[in-house]
Amino acid sequence: MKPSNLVFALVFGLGFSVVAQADFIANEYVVKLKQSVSASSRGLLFRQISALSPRSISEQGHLILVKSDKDKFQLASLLKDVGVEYIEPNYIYKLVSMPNDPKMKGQWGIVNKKSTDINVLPVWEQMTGSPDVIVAVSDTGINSKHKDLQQNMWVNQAELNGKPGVDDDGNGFIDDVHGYHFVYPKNPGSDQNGHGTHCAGIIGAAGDNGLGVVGVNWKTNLMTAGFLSGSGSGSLEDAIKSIDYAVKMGAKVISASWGSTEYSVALGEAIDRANKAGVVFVAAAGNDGKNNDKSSFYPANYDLPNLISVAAVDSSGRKASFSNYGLKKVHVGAPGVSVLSTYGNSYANLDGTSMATPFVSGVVALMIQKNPSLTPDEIKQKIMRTVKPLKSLEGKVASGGMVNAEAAVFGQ
Ligand SMILES: [Ca+2]
Ligand SMILES: [Ca+2]
Ligand SMILES: [Ca+2]
Repeated sequence: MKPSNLVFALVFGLGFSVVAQADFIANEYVVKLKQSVSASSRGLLFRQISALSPRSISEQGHLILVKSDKDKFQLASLLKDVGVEYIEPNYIYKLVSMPNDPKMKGQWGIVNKKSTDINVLPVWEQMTGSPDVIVAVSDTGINSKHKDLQQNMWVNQAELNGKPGVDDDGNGFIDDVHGYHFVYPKNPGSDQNGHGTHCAGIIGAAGDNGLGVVGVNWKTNLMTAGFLSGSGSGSLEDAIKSIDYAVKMGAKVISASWGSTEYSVALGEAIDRANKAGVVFVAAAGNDGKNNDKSSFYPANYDLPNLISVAAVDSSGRKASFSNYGLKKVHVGAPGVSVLSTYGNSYANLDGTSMATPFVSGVVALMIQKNPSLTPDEIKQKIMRTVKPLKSLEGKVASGGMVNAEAAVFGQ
């Protein structure tokens, strides 16, 4: 018999769940005898079932352990005359490591007593992200030297081992070791603002490295596709180049925490090219407190099957007052108030649908790790179908709730 994957959650005194996982010892069963099987008759019973090597576990609890290569139901039938109340496999309990990142207690989007976190701990019992999934951060860049990010940065090996000033892999971009920056091409692994580095940490700050924060993915492959300057603005031209670069270099998810009230056909077509290449595009709904069904905000408002528009909620599950919403145009909520992540060479708390967006991007990466054959449309629909419903998002976003990592990764 193979070990099962039954899962238990233990609640420790710290106020959050510590996760334990149970397999079981092959061919061993814990059997509860009926009260009517007295202690004095137990000797006789043990002789009757000596082939099962019985031993006592708890006299008070009427529990014995038996060994048998039969399954539970065959064993129940074998013991039916003995007086058995129930039979359980002899489960194995083990603590699955919680990440040791010291600032995790400040990350309410990951662990929150009020249960308005993204419910990623149950996912971490089985998987914690993978370098196989490339997530592009289309933003102000990523500080690729941040100690909590560097091990999760995408690496273009040809450029890493190549010559400075030379396009070693011939992809049209010089020295794109961790990705490219269309405003600072001489400094593609930098972030002159901090915003992109913050978003990157939410998706994939290194987990369980004894340092700082933990990302939705402990391990991942963060590609920088920078096009916003130090002041936080960028052109349509560079936005399109950033998206095309990410698609060309193999990103499966593009996280886009930016926008404009201007509608552009060309930008929509770039995101559609990403869709046709099987790339999910996650976009911030915007921070104007407006209804996107009635007002213009792009890229969030494009009707494309790979586009997920994200609103922000706070740690009590309220919609952030600044967050745009829209029953048609905005799809899901995620943590976006006082979000702790990597910033500069350190850490900071920031607010915005910008912060909510990479939470969803991170969950998408976990979904792809679990099931690489999901299409962008399937991922979008599954995220919306599996949300944790929130009163504050009812009638405000299409799914009526916030992203639920466990259900999105493992649910139907
Ligand atoms: Ca290159
Ligand atoms: Ca080079
Ligand atoms: Ca860390």
